[in-house]
Amino acid sequence: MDGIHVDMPVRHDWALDEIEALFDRPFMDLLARAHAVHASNHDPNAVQVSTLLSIKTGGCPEDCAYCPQAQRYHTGVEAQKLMGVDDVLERARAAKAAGATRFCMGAAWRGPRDRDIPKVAAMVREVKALGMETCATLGLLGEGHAQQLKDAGLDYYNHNLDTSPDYYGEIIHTREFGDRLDTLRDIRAAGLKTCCGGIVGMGETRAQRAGLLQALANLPEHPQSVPINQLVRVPGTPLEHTKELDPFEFVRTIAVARIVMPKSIVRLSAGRQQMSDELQALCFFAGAGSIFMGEKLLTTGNPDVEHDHALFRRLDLHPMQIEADAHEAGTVHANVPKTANADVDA
Ligand code: SAM
Ligand code: DTB
Ligand code: SF4
Repeated sequence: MDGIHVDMPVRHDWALDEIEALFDRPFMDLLARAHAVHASNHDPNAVQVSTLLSIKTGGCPEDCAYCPQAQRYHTGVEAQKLMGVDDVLERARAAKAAGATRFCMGAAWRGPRDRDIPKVAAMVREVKALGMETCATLGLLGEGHAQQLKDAGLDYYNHNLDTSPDYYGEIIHTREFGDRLDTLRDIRAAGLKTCCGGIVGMGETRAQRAGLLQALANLPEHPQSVPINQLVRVPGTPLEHTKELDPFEFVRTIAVARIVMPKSIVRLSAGRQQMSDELQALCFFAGAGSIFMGEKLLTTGNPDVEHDHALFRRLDLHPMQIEADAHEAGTVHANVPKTANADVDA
C-alpha cells in the first residue's frame, strides 16, 4: 500500500508529536494504514472473545470519576460481598458455552487484602480447569500478590492506565498514575500477561488521548491486551454529563493504538452497547481484535450474545482460538499470516 510500512518495528520510544501526527492523518489514510498493520500481524477476521464477571461489586473507596462502583457516588449500584467459587464457576461455564475463551474476574477494590488472594486464587484455579484463559482485575496489588495469582494459573492481569498522565489528576484523586505503573511492574515480574488500556470520551483532548497511547506504548513491554473503553456515562458519576465523543474519534483511537502497538491485541471494550453495528465494524477494520461478550460488563449493559453472534456471521468474523503460550507481545504466531515480517520485534 502506498507509503505504508506494515513491517514497522515494535517501539518503546514514541514521541507525543509522532502519535498526534497519526491522529491528525486523513481518516481514510489512517484506517488504511492501521488495517495494513493489523493484517500483517494478526488474522483480521479473528476476534478474541472474553467474558467479564464482577466477583465483588460496589462499595469501592476510590473516587474514579467514571466509575459506577465508587461508594461515594449515588449510582444505584449496591455493595456486595465477594462471590463464592461455585457461583463464579457456573458463570464461567455459561461464558464458555456462549463462545468465550477468556474469563475476566473484576473486583471493586482499591486493591485486594492479603486474605482475599487465596479466595480469588481458588476461583482462578477452577476456571482454568475448565480450559479457559483467566484474567483478574482487582486493583493495586500488594507484595507477593501477583506471584500467588500466577501460581494459581492466572494468565492475564487487567490494570488500566485509564488516561494520560497529565489528565489523570482530573479524574482520580485517591491514587496516582505512578501507583498503577508499580502494579504493572509487579505483573510483568511475576510473568503474568498484561491487559492494560484506558477510557476515551472523558472530556480529554486529542493530545491527551495521544498521551494515553504514548504511555501504553512506552511501557517496558507492550501490554499483550489493550482494552480501549468508551466512557459509559453512568447517572450519579461526576462524568455523567460529559459531552459525547465523536464516534470517528473513537475509531481513530483504535487505529492509532493498532499502529503504535502492532503485536498487541486491541480490545473494543466498554461502550459497544451504545455503538451501531456499522461503527463496530469500522473498529474491527481499524484493528480491534477482541471484545467482551455477555449481557453485562461489570455493572453496565453489553450487547446480547445472540446479537454478537449474528454480527460475527454478518462480518465473517470467527472467534480466536486459545494459543498455547503464544500471546507474548511480539510472538502472536498462530494468527500471523505469511506476509508478516519475522524480525519486527524489538
Ligand atoms: N477496581 C479495579 C481497578 O480500578 O483497577 C478493577 C475494576 S475497574 C471497574 C476496571 C476498569 O473498568 C477501570 O480501570 C476502567 O478502565 C473501567 N471502567 C470503569 N467504569 C467505566 C465506565 N463507566 N466506562 C468505561 N470504562 C469503565
Ligand atoms: C476494561 O478495560 N474494561 C472492563 C474490564 N477492563 C474490567 C470494565 C468495563 C466496565 C464498564 C462499567 C461497568 O460495567 O461497571
Ligand atoms: Fe474502584 Fe476500580 Fe471503580 Fe476506581 S475503577 S472506583 S478502583 S472499582
